[in-house]
Amino acid sequence: MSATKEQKLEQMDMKRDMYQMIINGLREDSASGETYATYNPATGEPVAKVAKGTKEDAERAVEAARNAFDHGKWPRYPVGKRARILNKIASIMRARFNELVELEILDTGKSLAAAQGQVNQAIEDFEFYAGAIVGHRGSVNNIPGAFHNYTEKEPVGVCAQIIPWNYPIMMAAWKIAPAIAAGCTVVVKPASLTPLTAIVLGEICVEAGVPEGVVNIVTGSGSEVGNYLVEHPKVDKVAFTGSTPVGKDIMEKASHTLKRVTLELGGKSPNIVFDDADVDAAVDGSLFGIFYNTGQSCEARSRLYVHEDIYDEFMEKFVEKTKKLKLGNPFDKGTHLGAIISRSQLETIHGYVESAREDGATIVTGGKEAKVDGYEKGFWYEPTIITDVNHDMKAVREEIFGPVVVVMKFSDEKEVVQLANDSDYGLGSAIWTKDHARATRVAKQIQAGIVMVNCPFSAFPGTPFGGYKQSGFGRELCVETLDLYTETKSVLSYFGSKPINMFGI
Ligand code: TAP
Repeated sequence: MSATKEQKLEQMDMKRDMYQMIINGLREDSASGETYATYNPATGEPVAKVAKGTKEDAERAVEAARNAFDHGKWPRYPVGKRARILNKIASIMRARFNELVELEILDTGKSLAAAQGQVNQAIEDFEFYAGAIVGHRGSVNNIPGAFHNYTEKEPVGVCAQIIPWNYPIMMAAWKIAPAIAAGCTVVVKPASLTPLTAIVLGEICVEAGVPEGVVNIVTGSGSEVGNYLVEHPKVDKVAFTGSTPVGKDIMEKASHTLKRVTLELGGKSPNIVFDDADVDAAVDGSLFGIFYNTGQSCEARSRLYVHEDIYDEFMEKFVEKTKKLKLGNPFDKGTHLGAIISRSQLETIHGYVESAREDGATIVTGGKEAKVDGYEKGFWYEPTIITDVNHDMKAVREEIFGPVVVVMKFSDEKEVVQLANDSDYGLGSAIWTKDHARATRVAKQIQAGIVMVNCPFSAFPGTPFGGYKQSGFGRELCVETLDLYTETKSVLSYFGSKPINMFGI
C-alpha cells in the first residue's frame, strides 16, 4: 500500500515496530506486502519488522531516481543550495544523535563507543561534502590560438549504492553524501541484517528538503534487489561496499551496460611493529586495530608482524590487554567489544580459528564462542590471538572479519615488506616505528590504499579510503570521491575571425 503525502512530513520515533522503504519521498511497503524481522545480535531478540523489498520495488525506486535526475530540480540546483541541504541533514542527525546511536546499537550489537563514533562520522561526512562540493569545479585549459576550452563537472546520474552490515549508517553516509552533493540521485540497498539506520537516514534526507526521488532506500535481498539494480539499464553507476566475491560479480554484471563502478571490498591488513617502536603505543594501537568493531572492519589489522627483538615484551603486554577486553552490554560505556553480527558469521569466524588449529597454529587466547552474562542468546566471540602461523595457512591469507589476529615474528625490514605485500588484498596497513625515514620508506613500498604510521585508526572525512589489488578501486570519504560521482565535460570554442575550413573545399 502506498503511503500518503502527509507521511512525507511526519517525523516518527526512530525506534518503532515497523520500517518501510523510502521511494520517491514516501514511506512505502513492499509491493508483495511481505516483511521480515531484524534481530539484535547482542540478545538474539527481534528488533523490528522491515519491508521485504522486491524487484518491483527496486523498479519503482529506479524510476523515481531516473525521473528526479532527468527532470527534477536537484541536479539543477545551484551548488550552494545543495550544500545548504546537506548541512541541514547533518544538523537533523546531530539533533537526533542519541536516537541514531541507540538504533544502530540495537541493529548491530556494537558497543556504545563504536556506534557513537560512527554516527558522528556519518554526520561529519554530510558536512564535509557540503563544503567540498562548493570547491569542486571544472577548469579552463591553456590551448593555442583563438580557441577556448573549459570543463564542467556534471553528475553521473542515477547511482545504485549497495552497502554492508558492519558500519550501516557510516556506509550509508559515505555513499549518499558525495553522490547527492554532486547532483546525482540514488537508490540505496542496505544490508538485509542491518537496514534500520539507513532507512531513517533516508527519512531525514526527505525531512531536510531533498526533493522526492533523489534519495531512495530499498530493502530486500542482495540476490534479488541488489542484483536487479546492478543490471538495470537506467542505472548509471554502482557504488558497492562488501565482500570481494560479490564485488567481482557486480563488476561483471555492471559491465553489460558499461556502468561506472566503484568497489570497496575486503582486506587482510598488515600491522608492522619495528624494534624501535614505542611498544606501549604499538600494543594499544594494535589492540584497537584488530578488535575495534569486534574485528568486523574491512581495514582490521588482522596480520600482526612483530620484530623478533621486541616480540616477547610486545606479546606479553598485547596478550595481557586482550584478556582485559570487556564484552557485555553494548550500551555500557565500559564495554569494549560488542556482538558478532549473526550466528552464521560467528560460525565462519570459528571455522577459521579451527582451521588454524588444525594447521598447527597456537591459540594463545580466545578461540571460542564467548559466554556473556545476561546475553546468552546473543552472538559473541572471544578476542583471539593466534601464533605459530605461516603464509600458507587459510587463517593468514583470508579475511576472517571477526576478533581474530594472527601474529608473526620478523627479523628485517625487507622481509616484512615482502610478507606484508604477500596478499591478494591491499586495503589498510600500519607501521609502528620512531624512525621517520623508515616509516616513509616502508609506507612507499606497502601495496595498500591506506598506511597508518604510529596511528591506531585509518580515516577522517577528507582522508581517502579505498584499496589496491582485490580490495577494490575508487576512493571514498575525500574530495576525489566527487570525481567518481561526476563526468567531466569539455567545451571547446573557436573565437577566430576567419571561419575554419578543414577540408579546404
Ligand atoms: P556482502 O555479502 O558482499 O554484502 C554486501 C551487500 O551486498 C549487502 O547489501 C548484500 O545484500 C549485497 N549483495 C549480496 N549479494 C549481492 C548480489 N549478488 N548483487 C548485489 N548485491 C548483493 O558483504 P557483507 O557480508 O555484508 O560485508 C562484509 C564484507 O564487506 C567484508 O568482506 C568486508 O571487508 C567488506 N567491507 C568493505 C569495506 C570497505 S570500505 N572496503 C567496508 C565495509 C565492509 P544482503 O545483505 O541482502 O545479502
